[in-house]
Amino acid sequence: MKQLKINKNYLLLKNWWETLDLTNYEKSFFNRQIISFNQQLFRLKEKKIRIGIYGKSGVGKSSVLNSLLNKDIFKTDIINGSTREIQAKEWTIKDQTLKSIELLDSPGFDFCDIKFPDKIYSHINHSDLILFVVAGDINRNEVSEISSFIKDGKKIIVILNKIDLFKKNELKEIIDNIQFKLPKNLNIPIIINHENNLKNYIAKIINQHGEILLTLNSLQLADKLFLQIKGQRLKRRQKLAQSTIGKFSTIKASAVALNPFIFFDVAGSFALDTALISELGKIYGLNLKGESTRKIFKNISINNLFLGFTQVGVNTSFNLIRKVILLTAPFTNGFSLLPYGPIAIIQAAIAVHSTKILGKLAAKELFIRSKVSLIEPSIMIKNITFNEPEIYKHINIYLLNRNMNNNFVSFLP
Ligand SMILES: Nc1nc2c(ncn2[C@@H]2O[C@H](COP(=O)(O)OP(=O)(O)OP(=O)(O)O)[C@@H](O)[C@H]2O)c(=O)[nH]1
Ligand SMILES: [Mg+2]
Repeated sequence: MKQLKINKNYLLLKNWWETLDLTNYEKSFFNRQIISFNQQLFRLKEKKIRIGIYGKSGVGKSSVLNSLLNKDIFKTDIINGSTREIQAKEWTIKDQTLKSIELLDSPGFDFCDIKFPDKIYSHINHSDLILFVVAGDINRNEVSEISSFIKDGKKIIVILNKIDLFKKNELKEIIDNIQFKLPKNLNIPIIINHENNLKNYIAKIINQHGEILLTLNSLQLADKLFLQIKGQRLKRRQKLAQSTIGKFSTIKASAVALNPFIFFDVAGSFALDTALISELGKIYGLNLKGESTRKIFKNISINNLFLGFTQVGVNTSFNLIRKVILLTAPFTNGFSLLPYGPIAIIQAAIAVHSTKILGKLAAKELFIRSKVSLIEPSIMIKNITFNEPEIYKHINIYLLNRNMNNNFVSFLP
């Protein structure tokens, strides 16, 4: 049964990845993220869990890992900075349910000579479970790193090391203080590194929740990659839409400029507006036929367009007039519109302004319609059933932050 579940999630994700249909440009632009996602996908398939260790310099990260491994694998030193880069070692536990467990050692995040701190954070942030080592009460930097992991939806365990340096009552005081500084209601476990109790605790977590942690992390990586790709696609569309709207405003303004004494040719204006919507539709990946273009046109409230007119009326600033004169120059052989008098200029200004408003409103409509075409990994995350409330809480924080930080409306023209 369990076997089936992880296979199902793997196939779901693999399938999702194949439907993304990346362009060559996207493939090279997101190369690094794609590689790391593919590696995670492979680990999910193979049931290989990854545990990353993190913390200040010299708190005993490498020593903690050595005590889990029962062997001095990672280098330790009384002097800070004995670990300079990420290192990995396989670990086996009793009654292991997953195929393999990989432990990742990392340099201290506050070490003065650390070369790429962001890269190290991101590497550890890609693990399925994070062990955050402290050696006493925690400071602001440690709290901030822990909060960062939590915002990213990571499952984190705080390990209190070097307990031999404290008396029993001091130890209790320290634990209470750490607890006080950690986010409330998440019940982040604080485990003391004493004899076998850390090893037993982690082994239990892995055997009980290893698969869900592995699946969840894969989905989160997929989701983050998805958001980056989506953001980039929308930015590209935004640029294209902006230049298309600009092009149409110019055409309209020049039509007005060439016939300054005939007020808007209504039919011609409508033809241009629908052509603009249809062009924008193509940019947003929608192949609109005549009827649906008209529907969108109708959907865009006429009131909104009039709002545009009044704004021009109230606000026909010198700047706008100057812009129109510049815009229309190529179509009037460089002759200024000025001799035609203020009416032509204002008409052209209205043409530019209303086309821009129409374009923006149409883009918003098209954006909303185009959204449904992609499956979002966050939906898959929501659909996973959790039997551990702690993990469920982490996920909720992740989803909340994700939605706050990804307001794609800002990518509209
Ligand atoms: N007293 C005491 N010393 C410890 C304990 N664990 C580790 N140490 C010592 O603390 C020092 C630093 O340990 P490391 O394991 O190298 O620490 P680290 O966090 O990996 O350090 P960096 O890799 O430099 O960031 C070493 O001298 C260890 O022997 C402990 O539980 N008690
Ligand atoms: Mg170390």
